[in-house]
Amino acid sequence: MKTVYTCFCTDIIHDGHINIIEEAHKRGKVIVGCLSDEALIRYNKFPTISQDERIKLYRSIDGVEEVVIQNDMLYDDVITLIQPDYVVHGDNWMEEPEKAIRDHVEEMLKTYGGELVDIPYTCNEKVKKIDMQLREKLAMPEYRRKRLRQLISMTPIVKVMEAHSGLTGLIVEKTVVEHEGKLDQFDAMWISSLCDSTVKGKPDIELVDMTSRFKTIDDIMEVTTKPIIFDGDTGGLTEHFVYTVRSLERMGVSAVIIEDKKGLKKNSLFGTEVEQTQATIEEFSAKIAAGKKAQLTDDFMIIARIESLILEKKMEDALERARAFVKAGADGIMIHSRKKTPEEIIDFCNKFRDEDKKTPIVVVPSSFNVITEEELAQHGVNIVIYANQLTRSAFPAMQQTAVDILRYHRAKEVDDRLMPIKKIITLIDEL
Ligand code: SPV
Ligand code: MG
Repeated sequence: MKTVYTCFCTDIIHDGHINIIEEAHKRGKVIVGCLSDEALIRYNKFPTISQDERIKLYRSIDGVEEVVIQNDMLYDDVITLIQPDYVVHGDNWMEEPEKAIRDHVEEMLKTYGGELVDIPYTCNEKVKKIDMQLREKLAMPEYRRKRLRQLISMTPIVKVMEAHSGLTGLIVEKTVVEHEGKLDQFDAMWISSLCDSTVKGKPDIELVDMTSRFKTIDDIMEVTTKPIIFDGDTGGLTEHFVYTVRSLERMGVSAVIIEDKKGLKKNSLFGTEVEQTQATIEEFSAKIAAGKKAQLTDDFMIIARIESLILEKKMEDALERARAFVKAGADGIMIHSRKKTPEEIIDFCNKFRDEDKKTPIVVVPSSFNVITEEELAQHGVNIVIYANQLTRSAFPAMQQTAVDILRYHRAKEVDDRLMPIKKIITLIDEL
């Protein structure tokens, strides 16, 4: 009896999956791989049911003999273990970025005479509807909100990219890259005060009001499913912050990060070049505690951002604040720095982790950008935020286009570097 292997990464079984199992069954004994949670996340398919539930679901399909866990997106572990005669898959993986995985599987099979079978992808109205329903489920506040905490426990480091509009939200939502045979994607979105202000042509001084900032969140939420971390600046008056917490929770935002500054806030990357006042430990702890008291769900996170290193205070000041803010109820600590090198951030993370093994640490490596995600994770960092890179890449590109059209009195010279309208439209989903 021949062995046929297929890997599933779905939470719902539809006609397409049944078709694959039937095709597989014609060739021999069917073993289904259940892609592990960690691999699913990197594959841009966040699970809505647990790994155990998926295993049970796949086992219940007629014609399935056995279900195994597949930990590696590249199939290496299972192919080595099972040495199937056939690997069966829908032919939708013949295009980038999944093509690299398909090619790799084909090569592995060749080494011992196994065969790859591409089954025409089932694309009927029912299948489309089920895919859409799954996406909608992930976009609902109760699913989206808890997803950040889930990611912290499921992945070595949560990768967050700035978004400030529906379009940038779509870029963060949909960008999947294949590199050295692995797929990767961003886990969550950061609603930066700097970028949300800049895109409106306003300074980053808490001038853009909450109603407008919530509108940005809403625009992004309408077209995405990934969790959102909101840059709450100083949190404003404590009496106002408690309302902000409730609103963000209700919308399905996963976390707010507030910084321990008071008075007129300026962007941290100005450091001591501008006047900035740090709140006292007591003042800021009281704000965190009030926010935690107002919060209604267990999922939402209030993360305390410490500005001591930005304001060139001592490491001990940053650590003392971290301890106090955790005691006041903070669900995480963001430590910021504007140094070009990561030493002081690493020093903080090592010292904090020595005393506190579990409170999530968040960093924003805008200036100390040489450090990799892997290195940050080794020092106990749980969340890395790329806070402004989309805005900073779009701005010079737009400015150059404006300059060149003025210079040449026509648009021909800039056309080669513009995205064709048709390609922009492919990013935007239509019902
Ligand atoms: C933001 O993105 O608005 C931030 C991070 O607060 S930083 O600009 O680095 O201060
Ligand atoms: Mg900010």
